[in-house]
Amino acid sequence: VCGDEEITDRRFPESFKFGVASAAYQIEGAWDEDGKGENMWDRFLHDNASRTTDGKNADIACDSYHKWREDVRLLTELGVSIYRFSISWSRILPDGTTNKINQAGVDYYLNLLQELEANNIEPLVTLYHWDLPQHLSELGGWLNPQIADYFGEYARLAFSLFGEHVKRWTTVNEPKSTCLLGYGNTYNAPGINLIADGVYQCAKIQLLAHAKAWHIYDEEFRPTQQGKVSLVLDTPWNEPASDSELDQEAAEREMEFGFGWFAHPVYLGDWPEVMKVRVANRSKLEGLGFSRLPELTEEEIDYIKGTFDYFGLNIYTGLLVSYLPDDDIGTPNYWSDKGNHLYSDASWPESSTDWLRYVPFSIRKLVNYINDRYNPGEIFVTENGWADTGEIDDQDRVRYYRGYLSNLLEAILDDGVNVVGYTAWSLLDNFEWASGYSQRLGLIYVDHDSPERTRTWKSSGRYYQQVVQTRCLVESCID
Ligand code: PNW
Repeated sequence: VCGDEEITDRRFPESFKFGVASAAYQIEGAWDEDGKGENMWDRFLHDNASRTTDGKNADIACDSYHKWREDVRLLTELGVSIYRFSISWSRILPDGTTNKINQAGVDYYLNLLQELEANNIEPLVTLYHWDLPQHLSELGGWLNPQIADYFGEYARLAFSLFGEHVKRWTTVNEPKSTCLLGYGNTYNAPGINLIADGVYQCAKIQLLAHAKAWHIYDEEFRPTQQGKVSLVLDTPWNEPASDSELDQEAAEREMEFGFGWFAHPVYLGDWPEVMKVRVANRSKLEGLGFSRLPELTEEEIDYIKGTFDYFGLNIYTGLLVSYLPDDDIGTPNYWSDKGNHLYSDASWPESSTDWLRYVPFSIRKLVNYINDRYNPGEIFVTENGWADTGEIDDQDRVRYYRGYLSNLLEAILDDGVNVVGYTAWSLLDNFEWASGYSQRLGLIYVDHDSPERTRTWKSSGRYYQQVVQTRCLVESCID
């Protein structure tokens, strides 16, 4: 596999932070305990169990609401210096509004933060990892502009309650996934199928929500708390399928539609030009008097632009992109708006899930691309990981981490990209959204059939432990 050359014994800089990542809905369980309110994922799966491939939900998940001490012990044993987790909005605000604060939920996160602090593990806290309070979902969720205001109130509360302990925040995790999977098809909650227009509205509202939280932090908390706030974006690396100008352009357009969609407004200002032009043209051909891509006013552009303190990146894989001839209008939707053909090279090793293959050079190319294009100052890799069906001796995952981290190391040492940290996805085998527990991404195995949700170390967990300890990817570094 290209990019999988000899792995050397060079080391990550001392200042580089190694960690692992998780998300509230995927690990906590206790979906209605101690005053937690219902969120849109609770409702989505209670309404219809067949929405996950194994018919299971996250009512219990990894039971981390009760087992957080054990989780922190695992972090300590791994030796990591940073832990990325998310706050469940409806655990601290049961209906999503500041109308009522659930003290038991607040205490849960305060206990976790204290336990981390006692073990010298820095928190990286995500405010929103896909679990919108059900009440706000019923108000229209990410299609209602006022949700950005509610998010601002929630963010202010979280900064004031927890900010003393938190120096790195993420506002929204992967807004693209939320908009495409939850509002553009029915895989994810809330399962609203508006791929032509809802997805673009959702994107604008999440960007405004992110910007609101960033401004609140900047004005009210930064002077005393001195932390960093950004959002987390994801994309595969999009590699042109050939040298042809059309394929090169297609790959660039893919980056703009799939990544620039969110990165451009935050890091440079406004939507990418190619999105504005294409969606406007196509809307016109459809007979609409305006573009399906909602305009950002001058005021909104200014409000969103510059709302970052680092670049949070989730990167799992790569794709090949080739040019697809325009078919006039075709079906009006996000996919035909960008008009590309996406596929994988047959030689790239497959994981157990269809969207994820082993493409190690993708991380090096992507962090270089981000550095050149958006100049964010620093990049933090907030997710990176491999799916299988739960092997304990998971050598494919070991290969994945070795290969990706080796390429990341080259980006840092050879290309001079300022990547400051990395949180592997994931600490535990957790609830993998529409795949239930059928897809496993953990460094630690979880027996989801046992009432104790027993945790067992995998080979990849031991490998990562060694990497964290030696800052090096090969065994010869162990002294
Ligand atoms: C992430 N892609 O989503 C989510 O943030 C996690 O909650 C999730 O468990 C993890 O991936 C594993 O699926 C992504 O196609 C899903 O490039 C798909 C892609 C990227 C991120």
